[in-house]
Amino acid sequence: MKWGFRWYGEKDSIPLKHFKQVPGTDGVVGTLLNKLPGDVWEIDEIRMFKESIEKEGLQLLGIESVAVHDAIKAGSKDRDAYIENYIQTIRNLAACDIHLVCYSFKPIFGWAKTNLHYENPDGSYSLVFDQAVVEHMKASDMFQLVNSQTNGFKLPGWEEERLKKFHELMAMYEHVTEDDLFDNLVYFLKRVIPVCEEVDVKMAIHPDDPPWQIFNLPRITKNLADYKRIIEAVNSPCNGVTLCTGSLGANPDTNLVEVIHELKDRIHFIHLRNIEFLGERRFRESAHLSIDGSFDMYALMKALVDVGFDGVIRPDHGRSIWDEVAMPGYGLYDRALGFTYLKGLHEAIVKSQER
Ligand SMILES: [Mn+2]
Repeated sequence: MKWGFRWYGEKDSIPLKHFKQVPGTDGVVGTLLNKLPGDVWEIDEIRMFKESIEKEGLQLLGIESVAVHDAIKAGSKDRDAYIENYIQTIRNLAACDIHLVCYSFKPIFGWAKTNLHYENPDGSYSLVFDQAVVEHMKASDMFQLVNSQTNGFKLPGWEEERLKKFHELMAMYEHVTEDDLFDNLVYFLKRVIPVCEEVDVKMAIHPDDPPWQIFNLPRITKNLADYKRIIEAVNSPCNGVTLCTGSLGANPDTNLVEVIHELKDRIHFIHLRNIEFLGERRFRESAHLSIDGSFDMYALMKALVDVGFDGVIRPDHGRSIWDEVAMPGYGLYDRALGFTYLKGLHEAIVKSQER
């Protein structure tokens, strides 16, 4: 198991050495921020990014994410050229000794929260999702809502360039059903996965956040059944998943311990996040500790140890605490507290099993 943090590159407010100062950190996951979906990532660019991390004594544990072009997701006529580019990027990553690629197959909204600065009773701030807010809103207004709360940071997936293309994108997905989207994913995986097998790259699809339909857009990574369907459609160890507990677990019907046991060695990447249910389809992202949220984080970590999880693990969104100014969800302080807590759970579970 490799432990890390998500890092947003040179523009991140957090320097790599601060991650390095959190004991037990092996490295970071990151992405080439200058790349648009569909671009080929050149070997030189990947190598430069990787070396910028290694010179600080950390490893690049994987890529989060290599974005999938909308032509592939929507199944447009020109998708094959973009798939070829994706395959070339995978080959180039492998040539740089990078073997984990997180991606998602979600139309338009990669993630959605309705309040990025929800004030907790202790004066800390959390991200909150409330379905009631979304229901009375046009999809295009969601961009406005999110972009008005970013602390001046560019949020991945919510770039203004995307908003400009928004109506075009909505039209692109207008007639795409869930079955179409699933078929388009399988079409993509049938071409990509054989190359991944050849060069030893593990693909890890990220779940929907929130894990139910919003704005009538199709969603195919909502729950365990969706994940099983994807894994079975292209049955290869390279066709795996990112288990993002705060995304998948936002549906209280999903049993995350069961998900870990069912998917086992197909889980290549873990995002550990805790949330507190505030009502029907309404939740806040809490601190990582079990006592602050609705998940039993001990049970999750124990399940990961029990199935012999051997991939990359990182704390996911934290609260904003101690007046830190950072990208919502991605400050250092609360993620470092979460990291240390999770590391402690892991040590206790492993040692108790040795005795
Ligand atoms: Mn996640």
